[in-house]
Amino acid sequence: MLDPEELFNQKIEQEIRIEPKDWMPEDYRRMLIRQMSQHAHSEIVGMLPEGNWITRAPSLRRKATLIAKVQDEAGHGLYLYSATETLGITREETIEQLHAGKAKYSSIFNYPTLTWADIGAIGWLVDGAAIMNQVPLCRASYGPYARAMIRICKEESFHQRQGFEILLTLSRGSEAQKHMCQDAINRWWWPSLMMFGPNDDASPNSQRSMQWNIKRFTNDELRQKFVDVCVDQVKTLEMQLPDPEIKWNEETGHYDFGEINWEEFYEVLKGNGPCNKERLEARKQAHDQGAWVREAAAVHAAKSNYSTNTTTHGFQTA
Ligand code: BYC
Repeated sequence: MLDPEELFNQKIEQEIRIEPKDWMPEDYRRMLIRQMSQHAHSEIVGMLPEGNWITRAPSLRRKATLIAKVQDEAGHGLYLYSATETLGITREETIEQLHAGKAKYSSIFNYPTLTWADIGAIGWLVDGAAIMNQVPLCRASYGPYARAMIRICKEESFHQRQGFEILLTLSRGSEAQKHMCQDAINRWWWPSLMMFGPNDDASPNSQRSMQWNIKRFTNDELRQKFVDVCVDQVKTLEMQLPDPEIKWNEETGHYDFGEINWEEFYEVLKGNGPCNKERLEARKQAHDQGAWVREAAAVHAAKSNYSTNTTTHGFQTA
């Protein structure tokens, strides 16, 4: 008979999913809580930059689509908080870690949305980068995370297309609209590349995560795939990526690209990005102002349980 650790390793090797009640090494559990809760926080904080444009969307169609997209992000956060809870940490604890500044969320959401074109650039580049990173997570070894990712990825692909379509419309518009489109691409390009995390030689979690089949590709591998895809897509927009070093490399079969400003990345992670303070404040305020909703929902749930139990009891004894 195999001991629990051998059984766990065998499941990882044979691509059998690890489920909440299975034995798992403490470090595996911690690795998942870290990544999944940060992922959940990113979805929720990520609603803020786009939510900022709901009242200013240029038409009713754009407004309805943007509301639906932002609502989807809330749903993604909820699946991910629930999936994280299966690892033995409460939602309150994970949210408290975010509000105390102890848990990270994606660096990308600390940049401002200055014009309507930014909503297009977020859809195309930010959701595009998210899909590149999240499709392999549909095969993550932890069952609840992998299953949450399947639905999330389907929705993200709609998000990516709505963003691209916003930019395509602007790119076929007036000179001012074309300029707005290029300016948004210029500002979101580099922060989007940072979403994939530090270079592989500076990524402390990658090796372990890949041994456990949580991550399936390294940060640099996914970043490279993203650059290759975007170089083609930007041609349809008749716009430029703001990197003069992008060049096809016959030997590697990929596009070379310039050096990311890692100093900026680590400053944003430390809380010194353009919008870090504003984002965290907005989340804390929303949480405080929503306390009455949580209390009311809890009372309602307790009452419903009470009436279901009494009805069931009455039925059984009748
Ligand atoms: N921002 O060892 P590494 C969305 C941290 S939301 C901030 O490579 P790992 C959307 C990293 O956490 C989609 N922190 O880590 C929503 C680690 O710190 P700790 C968000 C970053 O985990 C609304 C340290 O740097 N997607 O699509 O192996 C609207 C060293 O990094 C970042 C996910 O969350 C960053 N960019 O790899 C629109 C995907 N990069 O924890 C759109 C799930 C790195 O050791 N997460 N760090 O203190 C992942 O795939 C991985 O966690 C990462 C990092 C690739 C991000």
